[in-house]
Amino acid sequence: MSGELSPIDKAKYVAAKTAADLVEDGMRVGLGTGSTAAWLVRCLGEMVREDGLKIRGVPTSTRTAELAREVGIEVISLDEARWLDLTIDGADEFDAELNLIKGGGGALLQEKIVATASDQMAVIADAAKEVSALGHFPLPVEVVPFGWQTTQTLIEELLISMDVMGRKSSLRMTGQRPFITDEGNYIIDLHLGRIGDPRQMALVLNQMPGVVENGLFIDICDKVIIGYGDGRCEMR
Ligand code: ABF
Repeated sequence: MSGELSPIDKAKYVAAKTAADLVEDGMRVGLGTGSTAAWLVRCLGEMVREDGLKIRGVPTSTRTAELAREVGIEVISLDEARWLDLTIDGADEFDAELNLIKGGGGALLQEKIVATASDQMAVIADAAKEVSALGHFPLPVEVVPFGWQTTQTLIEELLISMDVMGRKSSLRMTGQRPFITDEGNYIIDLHLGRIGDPRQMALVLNQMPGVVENGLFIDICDKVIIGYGDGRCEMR
């Protein structure tokens, strides 16, 4: 399946392949979103088709649901599964404490709900996602469309009192229109540079009316599987 891949795709593939080996018969598995998670879904599909692996997958986005069905994985909703054995997902950044920024792909809300409803959450990532401090990648905040500009202003005011380097924010767009999440919301990306206290930032953002969820995953991830361009893989 890996064929002739570029180093970055090879890194994502080896991380995904290694994570797929954590999946056992009968498991209810949370299926992440993004290009690394797509490799995982393809690997699991191959195991279902060729090795008879029996799993039920709960996708974290419509994109992942389509791919999972396409490759032969039985797809169920989180309400059907109620609880999951394992979720495997990508990330935009991870730090030494395995805290994450997620949501670059716009699926942070379902991703956080699914990851939180899992016994174990494993992140699969290429080595470039590792950072000493979270925040270089813009932090996605999902907000309801109603009054989003007021919410954005309030978030920017809040940032003044927080330990961050940058304070700019931008509404995520698709062409000329706001990007719409699977839950019908908008995303405001916060350009923070460095987040001094990710735990506090996550709590404070979620207290603001209009904010549905933020892309900081604190104490949710149990292990990170890091892939390298030369085909090596490391688990933390
Ligand atoms: C999802 O996909 C997101 O939470 C994260 O934003 C993104 C990572 O994408 P990729 O694997 O394509 O880098 O996991």
